[in-house]
Amino acid sequence: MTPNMKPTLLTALIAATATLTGLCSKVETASAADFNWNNSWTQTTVYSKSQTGFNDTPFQQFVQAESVVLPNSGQLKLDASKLNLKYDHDVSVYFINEGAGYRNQLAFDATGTTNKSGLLFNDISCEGSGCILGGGGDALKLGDGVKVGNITAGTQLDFWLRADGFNRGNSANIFGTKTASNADGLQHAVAYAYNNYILLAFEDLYGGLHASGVDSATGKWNEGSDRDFNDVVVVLDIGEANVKALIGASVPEPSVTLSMFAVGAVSIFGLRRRRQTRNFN
Ligand SMILES: [Ca+2]
Ligand SMILES: [Ca+2]
Repeated sequence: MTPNMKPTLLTALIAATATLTGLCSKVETASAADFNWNNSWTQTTVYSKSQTGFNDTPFQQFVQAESVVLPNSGQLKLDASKLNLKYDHDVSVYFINEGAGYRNQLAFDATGTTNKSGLLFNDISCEGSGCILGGGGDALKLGDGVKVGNITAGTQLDFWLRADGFNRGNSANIFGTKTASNADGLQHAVAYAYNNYILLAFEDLYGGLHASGVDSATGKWNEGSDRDFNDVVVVLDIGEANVKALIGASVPEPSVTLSMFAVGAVSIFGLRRRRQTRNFN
């Protein structure tokens, strides 16, 4: 890619994001602080790739290198807080990868014509080949999936990360897709559209890049965050029609999708060339 192509791609991406925002009128009022994590939730059946037929490989290229800050995280994304479904779909969520020492947990909630919430993954610790980081509970292999079930048109989906929730329980930080609702006031999720799926990636550490000590505004501890947004990476199957509706029917879909792909891929591959060697989450 030549340098003068980048503004064009960014412009296309920003236009797509604006279209997405315009399409989504529902106002979501839940916040990370008031999201009720139900400790009686248990892990539902985790299906292997051989059972679901899902192929995680095309998505691995979007997983940020470990401990490398994801630049422009607020810019290169769909708005993950506005995942409104326009069509019914039998929704699934697939584990792509994780680069975290924490044993994170992920939950969803659905509000609208379908109202329900639940645990997706109780222990997001990667096992087997392809994991960014090893160790932990060895609970998930790349491409493992869980079923959310049928979500009807007119429902907003949202997702919540409980950081190291497997170990910390109620004392863990919960981060959502809405930046203003997170205790540290920072973005903790990015989303991309690719191949008619949504890739959703989280940062699990509290506070700004490399911030340490107590956050005087909240009394919570800054955790020396690397802002790499690879601590939980999942793919959402909300259906091709819904993904296209989110991208925006007025924008030529292939070019927009390719633009997102191109920008994301350039950022990631560019960074991998100057990958750092620090090795923590
Ligand atoms: Ca991180
Ligand atoms: Ca990480």
